[in-house]
Amino acid sequence: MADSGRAHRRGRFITVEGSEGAGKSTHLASLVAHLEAHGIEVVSTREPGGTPLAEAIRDLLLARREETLDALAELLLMFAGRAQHLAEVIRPALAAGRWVVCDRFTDASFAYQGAGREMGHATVATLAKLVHGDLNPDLTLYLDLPRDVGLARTRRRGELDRFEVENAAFFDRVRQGYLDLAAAEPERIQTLDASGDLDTVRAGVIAAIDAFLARTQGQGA
Ligand code: Z5A
Repeated sequence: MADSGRAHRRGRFITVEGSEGAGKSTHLASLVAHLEAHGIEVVSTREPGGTPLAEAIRDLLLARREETLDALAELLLMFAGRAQHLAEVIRPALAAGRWVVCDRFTDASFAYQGAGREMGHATVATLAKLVHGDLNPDLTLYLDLPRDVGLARTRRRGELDRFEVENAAFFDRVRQGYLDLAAAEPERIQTLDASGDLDTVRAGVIAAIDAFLARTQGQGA
């Protein structure tokens, strides 16, 4: 933040969501650069992961192994990493007035574990309330695209992780899970069509962030 008065205000918490190959990582970098060009100090991070311990949990979650990872164990590992990430990175940064831009957060647990693994919204909501009931993203950009387009993009990249080898029905449930979240919270979750070329999607991301900046500046941020 540019001056000491602003540094004491809580920063904004922005998350980027989407299914495989939606371009989250690609566009997150442009988003961070755009905010920094506006003089905003940004912490860029990701889930699962974001701290050394949470990155170790990420490795456990993504590795393909013979033993099947139980769906509840998967969900609890997501929230264990999240609790650590919140304590070590997200809360301190926001308290210091920095903005946090995070590649995935709890909406991914609703979409992948709640809908994809069919654990249900209520189970995920219980953990969300326990782990960060007082803190939710101010803005979420959901990059939406048809399942096969995203999978084709990730498959071009090479070796697939434990999620990327799931079946079509799983990815359809995940996408529907995201669409349901966006319908329930249209103010917070902005849905962007991610099926276009990189420049078109990037323009949509920047337009959404500019609209958010205009709103927050109106609130004195
Ligand atoms: N997960 C979960 O289950 N529950 C949770 O609570 C959380 C996560 C937090 C790892 O997440 C897994 O964790 C994830 C959900 C689960 N499942 N999987 N798989 P992740 O975010 O690290 O992993 P990911 O979704 O696999 O990320 P990704 O495949 O890297 O997708 P991306 O970041 O959205 O895409 P990208 O890396 O920017 O782009 C992928 C490729 O597509 C790359 O070669 C790009 O150049 C290309 N691309 C991107 N956009 C375009 C366009 N518009 N045109 C052409 N090519 C493009």
